[in-house]
Amino acid sequence: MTLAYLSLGSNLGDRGAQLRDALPLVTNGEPFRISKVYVTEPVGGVEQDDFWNVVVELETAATPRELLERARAAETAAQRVRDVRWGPRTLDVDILLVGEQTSEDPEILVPHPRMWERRFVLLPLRELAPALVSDVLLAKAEGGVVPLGTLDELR
Ligand code: PH2
Ligand code: MG
Ligand code: MG
Repeated sequence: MTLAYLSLGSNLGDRGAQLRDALPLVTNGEPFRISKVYVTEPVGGVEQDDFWNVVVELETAATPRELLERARAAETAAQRVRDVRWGPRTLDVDILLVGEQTSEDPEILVPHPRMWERRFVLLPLRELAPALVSDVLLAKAEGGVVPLGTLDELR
Protein backbone atom coordinates (compact mmCIF):
# COMPACT_ATOMS: atom_id res chain seq x y z
CA MET A 1 0.00 0.00 0.00
CA THR A 2 1.24 3.45 -0.99
CA LEU A 3 0.51 6.98 0.25
CA ALA A 4 -0.32 9.19 -2.72
CA TYR A 5 -0.97 12.93 -2.61
CA LEU A 6 -3.34 14.71 -4.99
CA SER A 7 -4.07 18.41 -5.43
CA LEU A 8 -7.66 19.45 -6.18
CA GLY A 9 -8.61 22.97 -7.21
CA SER A 10 -11.70 24.85 -8.40
CA ASN A 11 -12.38 28.48 -9.29
CA LEU A 12 -15.56 28.33 -11.34
CA GLY A 13 -19.09 27.56 -10.14
CA ASP A 14 -19.80 26.05 -6.70
CA ARG A 15 -16.21 25.43 -5.65
CA GLY A 16 -17.10 23.54 -2.47
CA ALA A 17 -19.63 21.25 -4.17
CA GLN A 18 -17.21 20.43 -6.97
CA LEU A 19 -14.41 19.53 -4.59
CA ARG A 20 -16.80 17.47 -2.48
CA ASP A 21 -18.27 15.62 -5.49
CA ALA A 22 -14.77 14.80 -6.75
CA LEU A 23 -13.76 12.97 -3.56
CA PRO A 24 -15.51 9.62 -4.15
CA LEU A 25 -14.28 9.57 -7.75
CA VAL A 26 -10.62 10.15 -6.89
CA THR A 27 -10.55 8.01 -3.75
CA ASN A 28 -12.60 5.11 -5.16
CA GLY A 29 -13.34 3.61 -1.73
CA GLU A 30 -9.73 3.69 -0.52
CA PRO A 31 -8.84 5.30 2.85
CA PHE A 32 -7.99 8.98 2.63
CA ARG A 33 -7.41 12.20 4.59
CA ILE A 34 -8.17 15.66 3.27
CA SER A 35 -6.64 19.03 4.17
CA LYS A 36 -8.61 22.12 5.01
CA VAL A 37 -9.83 24.22 2.11
CA TYR A 38 -7.47 27.09 1.23
CA VAL A 39 -8.45 30.19 -0.73
CA THR A 40 -5.58 30.74 -3.13
CA GLU A 41 -4.45 33.44 -5.49
CA PRO A 42 -4.33 32.17 -9.11
CA VAL A 43 -0.78 31.31 -10.18
CA GLY A 44 -0.12 31.92 -13.91
CA GLY A 45 -2.68 31.96 -16.71
CA VAL A 46 -5.28 34.64 -17.33
CA GLU A 47 -6.82 36.96 -14.76
CA GLN A 48 -9.40 34.85 -12.96
CA ASP A 49 -11.15 34.28 -9.64
CA ASP A 50 -9.40 32.86 -6.58
CA PHE A 51 -9.23 29.08 -6.33
CA TRP A 52 -10.28 26.83 -3.52
CA ASN A 53 -7.53 24.21 -3.15
CA VAL A 54 -7.21 21.05 -1.06
CA VAL A 55 -4.73 18.19 -0.90
CA VAL A 56 -5.89 14.59 -0.47
CA GLU A 57 -3.69 11.87 1.03
CA LEU A 58 -4.76 8.50 -0.33
CA GLU A 59 -3.76 5.05 0.87
CA THR A 60 -3.83 3.37 -2.50
CA ALA A 61 -2.93 0.34 -4.56
CA ALA A 62 -3.36 2.34 -7.78
CA THR A 63 -0.58 3.16 -10.24
CA PRO A 64 0.05 6.74 -11.39
CA ARG A 65 -1.79 5.89 -14.63
CA GLU A 66 -4.82 4.59 -12.73
CA LEU A 67 -4.83 7.72 -10.56
CA LEU A 68 -4.70 9.85 -13.71
CA GLU A 69 -7.76 8.01 -15.04
CA ARG A 70 -9.65 8.75 -11.80
CA ALA A 71 -8.56 12.40 -12.00
CA ARG A 72 -9.83 12.67 -15.56
CA ALA A 73 -13.14 11.00 -14.68
CA ALA A 74 -13.68 13.51 -11.85
CA GLU A 75 -12.79 16.45 -14.12
CA THR A 76 -15.14 15.21 -16.82
CA ALA A 77 -17.95 14.82 -14.29
CA ALA A 78 -17.40 18.39 -13.06
CA GLN A 79 -16.98 20.08 -16.43
CA ARG A 80 -20.65 20.28 -17.23
CA VAL A 81 -20.19 24.02 -17.47
CA ARG A 82 -18.45 25.08 -20.70
CA ASP A 83 -14.77 25.56 -20.06
CA VAL A 84 -12.68 28.38 -21.54
CA ARG A 85 -9.26 27.20 -22.75
CA TRP A 86 -6.54 28.40 -20.33
CA GLY A 87 -9.30 29.96 -18.26
CA PRO A 88 -11.04 29.18 -14.96
CA ARG A 89 -11.82 25.56 -14.15
CA THR A 90 -14.67 23.85 -12.38
CA LEU A 91 -12.22 21.17 -11.25
CA ASP A 92 -8.55 20.37 -11.68
CA VAL A 93 -7.09 17.20 -10.14
CA ASP A 94 -3.30 16.83 -10.23
CA ILE A 95 -1.25 13.89 -9.00
CA LEU A 96 1.59 15.18 -6.83
CA LEU A 97 3.30 12.13 -5.34
CA VAL A 98 2.73 8.37 -5.43
CA GLY A 99 4.87 6.98 -2.63
CA GLU A 100 8.45 6.77 -3.85
CA GLN A 101 7.34 6.03 -7.41
CA THR A 102 8.34 8.15 -10.37
CA SER A 103 6.66 8.42 -13.75
CA GLU A 104 8.30 9.96 -16.80
CA ASP A 105 5.21 9.50 -18.96
CA PRO A 106 4.65 13.06 -20.30
CA GLU A 107 0.93 12.71 -19.54
CA ILE A 108 1.62 12.01 -15.89
CA LEU A 109 4.90 13.23 -14.48
CA VAL A 110 5.42 12.05 -10.88
CA PRO A 111 6.49 13.77 -8.70
CA HIS A 112 4.56 16.72 -10.15
CA PRO A 113 7.30 18.91 -11.69
CA ARG A 114 5.90 22.26 -10.45
CA MET A 115 4.54 21.27 -7.05
CA TRP A 116 7.46 22.66 -5.02
CA GLU A 117 6.96 26.14 -6.54
CA ARG A 118 3.30 26.44 -5.63
CA ARG A 119 2.17 27.54 -2.20
CA PHE A 120 -1.41 26.44 -2.98
CA VAL A 121 0.02 22.90 -3.10
CA LEU A 122 2.62 23.12 -0.32
CA LEU A 123 0.53 24.60 2.49
CA PRO A 124 -2.28 21.99 2.36
CA LEU A 125 0.34 19.28 1.76
CA ARG A 126 2.23 20.36 4.86
CA GLU A 127 -0.95 20.14 6.92
CA LEU A 128 -1.18 16.41 6.06
CA ALA A 129 2.53 15.57 5.80
CA PRO A 130 4.64 18.12 7.71
CA ALA A 131 7.89 16.24 7.09
CA LEU A 132 7.56 16.72 3.33
CA VAL A 133 7.48 20.55 3.32
CA SER A 134 10.17 22.64 5.00
CA ASP A 135 9.82 26.31 5.98
CA VAL A 136 12.43 27.16 3.36
CA LEU A 137 10.46 25.47 0.56
CA LEU A 138 7.27 27.17 1.65
CA ALA A 139 8.91 30.59 1.77
CA LYS A 140 10.34 30.16 -1.75
CA ALA A 141 6.98 29.13 -3.25
CA GLU A 142 4.62 31.44 -5.14
CA GLY A 143 1.12 32.76 -4.47
CA GLY A 144 -1.05 33.93 -1.58
CA VAL A 145 -2.85 31.21 0.39
CA VAL A 146 -5.37 31.59 3.24
CA PRO A 147 -6.99 28.70 5.18
CA LEU A 148 -10.80 28.83 5.01
CA GLY A 149 -12.10 25.79 6.93
CA THR A 150 -12.89 22.14 6.40
CA LEU A 151 -14.93 21.07 3.41
CA ASP A 152 -17.67 19.91 5.79
CA GLU A 153 -17.80 23.25 7.63
CA LEU A 154 -18.24 25.02 4.29
CA ARG A 155 -21.34 23.06 3.35
N1 PH2 B 1 -3.96 25.54 -10.94
C1 PH2 B 1 -3.31 25.86 -12.06
C2 PH2 B 1 -2.71 27.15 -12.30
N2 PH2 B 1 -2.85 28.06 -11.22
N3 PH2 B 1 -3.53 28.63 -9.08
C3 PH2 B 1 -4.13 28.30 -7.93
N4 PH2 B 1 -4.20 29.18 -6.95
N5 PH2 B 1 -4.71 27.06 -7.73
C4 PH2 B 1 -4.68 26.12 -8.71
O1 PH2 B 1 -5.20 24.99 -8.50
C5 PH2 B 1 -4.05 26.43 -9.94
C6 PH2 B 1 -3.48 27.73 -10.08
C7 PH2 B 1 -3.13 24.89 -13.13
O2 PH2 B 1 -3.91 23.81 -13.02
MG1 MG C 1 -3.26 22.00 -12.04
MG1 MG D 1 -4.34 19.43 -14.13
